[in-house]
Amino acid sequence: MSAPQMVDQPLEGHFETVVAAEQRIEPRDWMPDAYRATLVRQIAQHAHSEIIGMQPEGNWLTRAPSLRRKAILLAKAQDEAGHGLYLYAAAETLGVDRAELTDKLISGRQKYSSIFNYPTLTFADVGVIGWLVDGAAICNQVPLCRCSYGPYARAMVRICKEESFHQRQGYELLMTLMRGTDTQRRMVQDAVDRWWWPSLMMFGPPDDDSPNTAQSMAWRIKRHTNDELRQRFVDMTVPQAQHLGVTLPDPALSWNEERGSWDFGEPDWSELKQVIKGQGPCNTQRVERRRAAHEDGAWVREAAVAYAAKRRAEAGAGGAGDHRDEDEGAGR
Ligand code: BYC
Repeated sequence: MSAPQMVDQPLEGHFETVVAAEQRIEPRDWMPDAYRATLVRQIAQHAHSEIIGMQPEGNWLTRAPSLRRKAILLAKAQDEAGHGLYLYAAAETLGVDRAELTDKLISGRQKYSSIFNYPTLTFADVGVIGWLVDGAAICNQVPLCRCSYGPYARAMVRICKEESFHQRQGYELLMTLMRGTDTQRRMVQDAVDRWWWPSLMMFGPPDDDSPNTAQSMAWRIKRHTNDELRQRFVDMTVPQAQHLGVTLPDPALSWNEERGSWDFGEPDWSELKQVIKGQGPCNTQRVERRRAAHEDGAWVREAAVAYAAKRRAEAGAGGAGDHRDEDEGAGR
């Protein structure tokens, strides 16, 4: 257990004033230990989700139905790798190390989003992930651009721009399939039926069962509760489903005139709990694959460390400038 934090009153006052004024806390600012721990938990989980999130779609890279679809999917998966890297970098500003976070992921000590523990059975799943999963991600993540921690908020700006593009590509793919054959339309409906409820669960447990929300809202890390964002997602998505011509698999879905919002059914929260506990359909496979990729990449990390040491030694010998010119020349 760490020693209790010595609270310096002026520093704590500064932290509270900055948060209340909607300004940003930066890495060198004083912050409560629990604020730092909450950010590390959320940002690490978010980064892991981006990296593990490449797997379900990656399943279709070699089987995309055309070169165009393959190029699009490859670019999307690469964007996700980039998001993971921005987020690990944001977490590192809080004093943790990326290697340590990766170790926690592959040893099951840190979580990643439940959504990536479901299988991608057909190419329509690629479209539905773009539309629903990236759509849910946008609802959840746009408010994080106003998170009180500067490096996380700034990372989210670029991530959200790319997620919007991902969502549109998913919708465009589905529109194309819906204009195709009956079999293609059935494929889309089947994918929507399988992904709808897990997408709603991405927002986390209901507010009355969400232990972290109140404190995260008070610190302005989270800007809306899980249920608020879930409702926003449903309201955004129902008209899109109507336009697409698919049925959302929820008999309780109905327009509530008074609230000006869609009423919807209760997700199966026991399923979310099971998936978070590691007992979803693909949890073992996802973590195993991540572990294997990490182990297979050991030589790249070793080579990078050896190269950095060589450059440092060369710089120490006084030749850094010359070598940089040489490297740039070689790259041309
Ligand atoms: N899955 O008190 P709560 C993406 C955990 S990336 C797994 O409400 P909080 C994308 C939660 O961590 C998607 N675990 O927590 C990528 C907590 O456990 P711990 C990821 C979940 O943090 C590639 C416990 O349940 N997005 O979209 O206030 C391609 C109690 O929950 C889940 C982010 O990470 C879940 N669904 O709120 C395409 C966004 N839900 O940690 C798309 C940033 C809850 O106390 N994160 N848990 O042991 C957040 O906004 C918040 O962390 C959450 C949860 C809303 C997810």
